[in-house]
Formats: sequence, C-alpha cells, structure tokens
Amino acid sequence: MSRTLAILKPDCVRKNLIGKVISHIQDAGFKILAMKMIHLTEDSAKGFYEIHKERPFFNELITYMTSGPCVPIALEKENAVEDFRKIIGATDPAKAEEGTIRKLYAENIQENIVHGSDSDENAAKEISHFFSRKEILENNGWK
Ligand code: YYY
Ligand code: MG
Repeated sequence: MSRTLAILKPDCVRKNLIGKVISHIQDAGFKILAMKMIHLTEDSAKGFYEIHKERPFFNELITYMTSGPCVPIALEKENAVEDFRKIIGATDPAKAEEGTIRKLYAENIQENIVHGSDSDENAAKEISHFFSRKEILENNGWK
C-alpha cells in the first residue's frame, strides 16, 4: 500500500462538487486516511507550493489557493501516486483524458479542481503539511 495527498481545491468547494469528486475517488479504490476542510493562509499555501515559487504563475496560484476553503485528503491505495494522477488527468483540463476528474469538472489550467502528489517522497511531505501523525487513521480507521 502507498499514500498520496489530494486537495479538493477552492473551485471544487465553491462549485459544491466535494461529494461528486470524493465519490469518484472512492469508486477508483482509494481509502481515505485523513480529511479536513481548511482555508489556507498565504504562508501555508506558499510553503505547500514552494517548488513552484520561481514560476510565472506562482502569485496567481497562491491567490487562487487562498481564495476560499479547500479539502486536503490523505489517500491510500496500491500505487497511489500514479493511479491518482491517472484519475485526475492532465494539469490543463483541455488536455485531460475523457472521464478524468479535471476533464469532467475543471474550468482551466489554474482552476483545475484537484491536486495530486507527483512522487512518493512528495506525497509524504505533503501529507505532513496538513496532517499530524495521529490524525492519519491506519487501515482507514477500521480494525
Ligand atoms: O501537479 P499538477 O497540479 O498537475 O501541476 P503542476 O505543474 O505541479 O502545477 C501546480 C498547479 O499550478 C496546477 O495544478 C495549476 C497551477 N498552474 C498554473 O496555474 N499554470 C500553469 N501553466 C501550470 C500550473
Ligand atoms: Mg504538481
């Protein structure tokens, strides 16, 4: 089993799509280990997207990610990082495959509904950005 971090981004929350997107994720076989709704501060958003700080879209990305609440979710599945990237689709929804979350629901490359980690190493870092160890339920919370 491996883990990945999803974030239902502010446009997902604003458009009342939390339920639909979580259903899509669960139907694809992911187990939820931790979940919360939070409004990111500027500092927290900048920390999370630190790797993009030199990119031309960085300031807009931070403005968007702090524009309303979002829902970080720690997920578990075999091959979680890669399989989650598959079900969300390409960063630009116009280039995403049919049936992917971004193709179904996203407006444009910035307002693209959902985040997914890009490596196991980053997944671990990103999960710890949002969740303490005791907030992460082993075995989906069941015995
Ligand atoms: O991992 P992923 O979210 O698919 O894309 P990244 O290249 O890591 O970029 C992070 C985030 O930045 C993306 O989801 C939207 C935004 N962004 C943008 O607004 N404009 C771009 N040209 C590239 C990325
Ligand atoms: Mg990325």
